[in-house]
Amino acid sequence: MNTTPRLPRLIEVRKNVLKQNDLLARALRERYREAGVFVVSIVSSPGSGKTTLLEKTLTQFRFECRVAALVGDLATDNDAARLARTEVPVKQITTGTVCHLEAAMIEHALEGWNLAALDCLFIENVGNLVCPSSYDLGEDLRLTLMSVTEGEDKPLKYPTIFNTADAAVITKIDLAAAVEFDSKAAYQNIQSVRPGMQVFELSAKSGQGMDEWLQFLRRMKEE
Ligand SMILES: Nc1nc2c(ncn2[C@@H]2O[C@H](COP(=O)(O)OP(=O)(O)OP(=O)(O)O)[C@@H](O)[C@H]2O)c(=O)[nH]1
Ligand SMILES: [Mg+2]
Repeated sequence: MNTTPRLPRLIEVRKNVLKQNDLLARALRERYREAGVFVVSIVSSPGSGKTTLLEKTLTQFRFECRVAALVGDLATDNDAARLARTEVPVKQITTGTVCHLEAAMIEHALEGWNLAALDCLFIENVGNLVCPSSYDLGEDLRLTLMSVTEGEDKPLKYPTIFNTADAAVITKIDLAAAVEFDSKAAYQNIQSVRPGMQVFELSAKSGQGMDEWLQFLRRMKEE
């Protein structure tokens, strides 16, 4: 017997979840604006270097402004412990089985924090090139990272995550020669998915490209 297909109902539920997230993200954006806090989120596949880049960024930024960080992972508070070494306020969000951060998780994590006492908030998303793209967190600036060790084709395979970002960062550039990374092809792939997108190449380990990156953040924060 041909029963009513269930798939449309599931899609409906997902739409409602996303709509709910958008409403919360809008409220968060308004709170950030009222508090005068500049919010940056970072997304990439697992291990691309989000935490390492944040460690270096926070180490510098904490002398320039009042900065804090939220970091999402399915399990462990390893990344929060790493970021806490920079001596800025940090909170880990453990998502359990959820493969991305949602606006409600940010709202919850911010409980007890006085946003007006911050100038800049960094959010590290769960390592994933798919799910985070659908969830607005109310951030001012969203960055997608890809490391040279992942291959040049990631923008073509995961276009949505690049399309929903404001800028792309190619990380671990110190390893480019070892993995025969084709920088020109990577740029072309990013541009073909998101024409005109700003791209940074850097190594949080060697420091190469870090000045341009920090300058970009400062500029965006002032805009
Ligand atoms: N050579 C080199 N290694 C790097 C660089 N950045 C990060 N790594 C290394 O890459 C590995 C993963 O870095 P993380 O910063 O933990 O990556 P992540 O994106 O935060 O990982 P998840 O939070 O698990 O998704 C670690 O062993 C880092 O030391 C870099 O610029 N150069
Ligand atoms: Mg991390």
